[in-house]
Amino acid sequence: GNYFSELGENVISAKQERVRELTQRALADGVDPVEIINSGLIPGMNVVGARFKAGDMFVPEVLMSARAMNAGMELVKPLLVGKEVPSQGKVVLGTVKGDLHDIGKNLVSMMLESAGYTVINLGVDVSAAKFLQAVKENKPDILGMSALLTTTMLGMKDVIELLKEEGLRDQVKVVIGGAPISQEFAREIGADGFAPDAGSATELCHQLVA
Ligand code: B1M
Repeated sequence: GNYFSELGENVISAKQERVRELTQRALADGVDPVEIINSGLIPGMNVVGARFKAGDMFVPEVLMSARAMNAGMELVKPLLVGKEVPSQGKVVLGTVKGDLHDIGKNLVSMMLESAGYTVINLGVDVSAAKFLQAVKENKPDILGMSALLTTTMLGMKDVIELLKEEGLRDQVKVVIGGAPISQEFAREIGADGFAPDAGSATELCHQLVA
């Protein structure tokens, strides 16, 4: 059946319970969990993004849509993470200082976990000092940073500079992403790589730790 468009529509209209039901039914019908995310939940959230941008939706509605999306993600996540994969490496992940957007970052986290990475998710509004501390404590293979605002993306540069000052830059690969981020920006601030979406973030990490 076409669960995908119905899932998307119910993310847009923020029908949390309906998203949960549909996700359950799709899973019971053997639909691939990754497809539920990529073809159902994300396209719905993309429409929400476009409407928010156009001024047709407002913050409380966007949050409710995000919550509806999460209701589906919660059901899918254990299935992704449940796959027994040997650990590929350790990733410290967070959204930069001043930035509260975490839907995309959490998606990246889920995909990395499902691909066998151990993820230390620092959450949102993470200061450079906090990233540094987490790198010192956890000695990750990769440091992942997410930013959704043009006003916060420069925070990524601060973290990289701080790693340099502390002599730790060579010990960790830095991967960045988020809607305003580009390959060009990654090069400019001295990150090791940029990924446009959660799937390519996983591929990039594979390349960098190989
Ligand atoms: Co905000 N917001 N928001 N928002 N919001 C944007 C980002 C915006 C583009 C909307 C717009 O106006 N057009 C705009 C930024 C403009 C700019 O900077 N140029 C904006 C604004 C202005 C704001 C506020 C300032 C609004 C206000 O209060 N006036 C405010 C700021 C709050 C703050 O952070 N301090 C704000 C608040 C919010 C909500 C709280 C309502 C909510 C966030 C809820 C939450 O995250 N828990 C929200 C949302 C939902 C959005 C939009 C609509 C959707 C973002 C999203 O979740 N997308 C967004 C519009 C848009 O992006 N089109 C918008 C879905 C998600 C799956 O995609 O996050 O891009 P994304 O992640 C992708 C990739 O980017 C990539 O993989 C993910 C999956 O494929 N990726 C990585 C992400 N991180 C990665 C890291 C990696 C690799 C890949 O490596 C480590």
